[in-house]
Amino acid sequence: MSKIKSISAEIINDSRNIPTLSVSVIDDLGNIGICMVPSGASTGKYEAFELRDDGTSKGGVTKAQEIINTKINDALLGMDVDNQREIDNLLLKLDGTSNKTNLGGNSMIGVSIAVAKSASKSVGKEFYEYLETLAEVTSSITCPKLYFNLINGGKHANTQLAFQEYHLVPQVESVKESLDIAQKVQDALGNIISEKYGDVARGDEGGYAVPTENIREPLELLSQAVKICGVEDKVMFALDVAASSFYDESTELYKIGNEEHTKEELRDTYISFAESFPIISIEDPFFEEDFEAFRDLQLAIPEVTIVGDDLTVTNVERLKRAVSIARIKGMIIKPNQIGTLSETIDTITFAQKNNIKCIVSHRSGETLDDMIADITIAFKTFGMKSGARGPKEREVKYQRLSAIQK
Ligand code: 2PG
Ligand code: MG
Repeated sequence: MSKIKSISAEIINDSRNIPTLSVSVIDDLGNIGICMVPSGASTGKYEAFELRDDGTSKGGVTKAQEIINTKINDALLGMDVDNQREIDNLLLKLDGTSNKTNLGGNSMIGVSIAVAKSASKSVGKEFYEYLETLAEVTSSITCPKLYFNLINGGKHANTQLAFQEYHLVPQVESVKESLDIAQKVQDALGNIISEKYGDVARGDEGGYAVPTENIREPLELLSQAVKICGVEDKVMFALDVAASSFYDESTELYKIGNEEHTKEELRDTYISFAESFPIISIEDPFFEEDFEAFRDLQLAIPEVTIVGDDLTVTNVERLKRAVSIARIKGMIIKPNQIGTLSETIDTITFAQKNNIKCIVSHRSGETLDDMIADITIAFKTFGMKSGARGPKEREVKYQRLSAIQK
């Protein structure tokens, strides 16, 4: 087996023009694996620590680059490139903290995924084929559901809309058809919105930044677009509320526009949305510490999948609590929330054994890396979300998925 010859990082800009890492791992046969690391804006409190020079979310990553080029490179040199578990364990040991504060989760995930990509090349496999060899896959999903984020709010847009994401989720068994439907509905939606509001900006994930504070209106606009396209029987909707971003811990209220709401009122809002619209799932409907509120909503609308993201942060320990207390039926998988590939795989495996639907997700600050498509296919996950159609950082993931769907 080929051995690691060098590990190095370059600094690139992500889709928000914020610096991030591009990590290269080269083995002794010359195979190169590259991972470009994404970054979130609405990050969960329990995510792996992202190492930035000045400690702010927009800061440089030269310290992280230096750690990769020296400390990590020196420690991993000469290791078998296909020994993913051992390499990830060594990274965890080298870091020595519970949330990756020393090396930084951004450095670690960059190295961990780049190692796996170079290993896939050294054995002559596509990345998803190599990933399949790293875990026992129990799911039987043949075509992932694609989550197209057509209306952006919350921390991803410069508007007063509190909810972060309004998704169109085609219910078809082909990635290509799903992409076509999304493009059609997105175009129709664009026309409806510009008739009402004139030109509107796009949010971080390519969806329309509709200048409204009315959280129901985006669902109505989506319904109109779907009707115009005549695809009512082929699509559903989904929300990523990212509720922690408008929750006030001191008053225990949620601020939506100029109003403040209790969690009971918010729950009733979701129940009424589920009665009026074809909603498949609701992500992070409540504050990330309120496992009981997630549970009460899941019990109230069992037909809708309640999804954890900030709640679960791709962390198997948080997931165990989400299974036993919150009793949610779905979760988001983001490798950079946890910091190594092996831990990501452990979380997916645990989730799938417990009938939790996994949706592999991009971040709002993205790169041209398309690894999430390979992870989606390899582990036959329930879904993948990668924003709206169009922006190249979002589109590469959909195109990769389309190319490798079996
Ligand atoms: C989310 C993500 C991606 P961010 O909340 O699910 O859509 O956003 O990367 O900003 O955390
Ligand atoms: Mg989310």
